[in-house]
Amino acid sequence: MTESRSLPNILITGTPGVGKSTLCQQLAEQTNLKWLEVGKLAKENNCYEEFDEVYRCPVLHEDKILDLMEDQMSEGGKIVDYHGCDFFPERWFDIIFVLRTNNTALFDRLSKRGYSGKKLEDNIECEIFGTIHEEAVDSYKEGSVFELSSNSAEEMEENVEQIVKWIEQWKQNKI
Ligand code: DAT
Repeated sequence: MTESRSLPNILITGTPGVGKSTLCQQLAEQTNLKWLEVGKLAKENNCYEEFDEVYRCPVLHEDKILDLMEDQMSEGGKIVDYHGCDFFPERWFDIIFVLRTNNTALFDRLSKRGYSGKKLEDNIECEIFGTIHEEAVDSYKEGSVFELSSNSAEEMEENVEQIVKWIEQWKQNKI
């Protein structure tokens, strides 16, 4: 599958608030990869099954969103971001980055976003337990999942740099 792609596909995952969108936006600006925002795509195409009353958010219709993304993913050159990763086909991605943030910083970011009560607590807990990292390790090939620390603007910059370098290296290896 990878052989047919001239550009890699990258998954950026992690708990809400760790900086996925910020990182993807910068990557899209600095590379010729295209950012596919799963949340936005789902909203635009009504890929929802129901509304979760506890978390006050709609529940993703996974099959519908996967069908919608398939052709674009097969082309390669996509950066996908989502706060979950076990429902994407493993073959879609060449590398998976899990962003990690300490609980104080994450608490501040999510509170600013308006999260409170159970939604806030559960997301902080998810990050403390490394739930998304575990999900990624369980869902993708050994050696393809990497954790990146995303506590500060400096770390964000370093992460962008590191991924840009990885993309360049991937292209070199392809030649
Ligand atoms: P996500 O897409 O993972 O939900 P985001 O990119 O929307 O996260 O970022 C949430 C907020 O936190 C936003 O106001 C930007 C800020 N932020 C993200 N990453 C950061 C970092 N590494 N250092 C400082 N602030 C960051």
